[in-house]
Amino acid sequence: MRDPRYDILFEPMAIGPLMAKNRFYQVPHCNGGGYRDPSAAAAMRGIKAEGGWGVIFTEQTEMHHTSEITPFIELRLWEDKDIPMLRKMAQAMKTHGALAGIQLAYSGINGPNMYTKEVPLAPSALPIRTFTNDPVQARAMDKTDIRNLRRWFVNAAKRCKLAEFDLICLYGAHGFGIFQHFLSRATNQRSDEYGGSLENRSRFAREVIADMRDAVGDSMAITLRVSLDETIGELGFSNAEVRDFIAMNAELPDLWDLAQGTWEDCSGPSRFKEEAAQEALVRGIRDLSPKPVVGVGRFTSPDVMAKMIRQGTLDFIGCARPSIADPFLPKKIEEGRIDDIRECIGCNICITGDMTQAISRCTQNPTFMEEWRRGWHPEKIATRGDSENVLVIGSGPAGLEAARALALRGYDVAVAEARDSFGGRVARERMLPGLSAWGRVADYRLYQIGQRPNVQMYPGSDLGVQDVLDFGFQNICIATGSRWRADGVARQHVLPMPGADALPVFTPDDLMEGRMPAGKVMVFDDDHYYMGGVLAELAAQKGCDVTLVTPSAYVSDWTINTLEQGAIHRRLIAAGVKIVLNTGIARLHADGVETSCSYTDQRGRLACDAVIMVASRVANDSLFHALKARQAEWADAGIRSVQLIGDASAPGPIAWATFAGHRYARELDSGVWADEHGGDWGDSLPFRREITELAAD
Ligand code: FMN
Repeated sequence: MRDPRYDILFEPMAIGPLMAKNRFYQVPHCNGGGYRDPSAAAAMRGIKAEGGWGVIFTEQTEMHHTSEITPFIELRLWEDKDIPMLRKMAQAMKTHGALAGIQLAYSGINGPNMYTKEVPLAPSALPIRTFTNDPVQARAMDKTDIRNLRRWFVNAAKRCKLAEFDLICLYGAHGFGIFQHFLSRATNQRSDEYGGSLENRSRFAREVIADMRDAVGDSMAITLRVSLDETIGELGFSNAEVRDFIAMNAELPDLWDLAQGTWEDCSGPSRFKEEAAQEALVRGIRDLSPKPVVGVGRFTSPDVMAKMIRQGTLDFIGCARPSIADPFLPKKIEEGRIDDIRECIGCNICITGDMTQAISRCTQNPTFMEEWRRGWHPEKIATRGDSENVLVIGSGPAGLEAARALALRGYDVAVAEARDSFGGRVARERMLPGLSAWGRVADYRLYQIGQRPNVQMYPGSDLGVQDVLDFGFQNICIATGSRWRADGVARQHVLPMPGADALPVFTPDDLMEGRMPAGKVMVFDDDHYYMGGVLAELAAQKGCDVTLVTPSAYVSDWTINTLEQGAIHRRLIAAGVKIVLNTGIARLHADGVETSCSYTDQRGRLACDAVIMVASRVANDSLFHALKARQAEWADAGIRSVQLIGDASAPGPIAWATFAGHRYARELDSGVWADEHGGDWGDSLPFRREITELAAD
């Protein structure tokens, strides 16, 4: 039963000529699959429709071949041949009464055109701005180019209609879309009627929307996504200016889609941004125009959502990441199942799918982008196969997810945890600076497990081989996690670092267990994800004099992919951490470390009292191997399968662990594993793949 406090979230609302069934608005988000995996993307959006979203958008769609953002894989609408694939997507979105939206992107100064080899067009001639600083410049559009671009928008709009979409979002936020490039004085330095005053800078948006309205406005809604604050200094499109722009063009789009200036800010991770972080930027804008407003802010709490609507800040609750973590979020609120919401943890691993041109993952929702590939549904799972019970050893993210999903399948599950509390690495990492929201990985699963009578939890159970053989479980899932190495083995050193016992070395595990160094401390980061930066911050908080040394050119290098690298660097500077880049450690000495330049043979010395070694991890797989050594006894003990999963198999990010746990649960007794006794792969591909027909014309 729905709580009446949330009724307001289920009131229908008009957007132009259309009616949205409720206020849940899935804003555009890419997924790393795009045009390469359109069936996977379509199925993912279809699941959101089933989950109750009132409006569902595609990711950004490159609407003309003169502006594309290769290597990033989004959607493409370059010619009529693209329509059938997009229609399939729109139709999936429209099941269950949702409105289907497509976001049209002309990337201007953000489109290097590496694939089409076309000269990029932008309001002014400036270098292309991409994550990789491509050595390409854009040509300033002349009047003919602007006329052409207006026509291309109309062509695209007509194709969107043929593809059966209901709404078109014009992309002018995050510094990415051409509308922002015209609006911002930083990227629009024109002296004609398209540049200069705000009115002139608005002209392009006004013309395009008028053209598109003529073409499709009778049946389609046109929304405009604008930046709330470009945050690039004086010339940027500021929050004050966006308000002036909206007041000046109050009737322009059918809906204002408001998103913070840079993508890094807008999709800021929980380490740096709270829920509803954009509230101050968005408050009051709704009063400037009669058109509805959607805003974002990693909304996972129905109370916060209802407040946003009730207090008149927003008309629609925009969600990208929360809709990925739980595509059934609206439905769960509607059914009064608030505790079942799988809250986004704000780790931004979903964004890495786009940034690495892979296919996206979600730490909380391992079925994301596997709906079509593997047929995984976020809320449904097949009933159990012909065995009956499973012993899951380890209660980290892999073990807990395996136990949760196995229990749903109907297995009798026992979870044995060596420690006194559950959660494994998540229980420890959630205590680190900025990572408390990550604890939701354990909280969600422990709550779900607690609702099921067929799971027994055993804390303080450090099992040995004989215990496992004696217990008589049919399936053994070993999810015993990993531990950080103290010997420095990672990328720079593939063998233990010389002198590793010359001075005190602390691992991340030491710090997470409360063993802190003191004095002058060196953090050596050869892991390159979040841990090095987080521990430098922690050590600084604890009063250490911290220097972070890394062989990479960036602090926490891989977090470029989670859009937090800049914020991490800024935070370390603020914390007084000294940063030494492009530098490795050749050897430890009693009074400090001998450094090595990443590019030359040059050596140096840095004095310190202790090293925090953020290198790599070792899988805790000894129980698995001990069991394997006694495989001959399995049958007599009633054991049918033994599997090693998650960090205990090969350490990785938390999302890899929840995926492994989920996969184990899905595939148990399914015959997918050729040899259930140890995880031998079968010969066939374990998922579907989009095959482009070579001869298709
Ligand atoms: N915004 C766009 O306008 N177009 C995109 O294609 C797009 N891709 C995104 C991909 C991912 C994986 C994520 C997480 C966000 C993306 N965004 C994109 C930004 C979101 O629309 C949204 O503004 C932002 O994530 C804040 O909303 P949230 O806190 O609900 O995630």
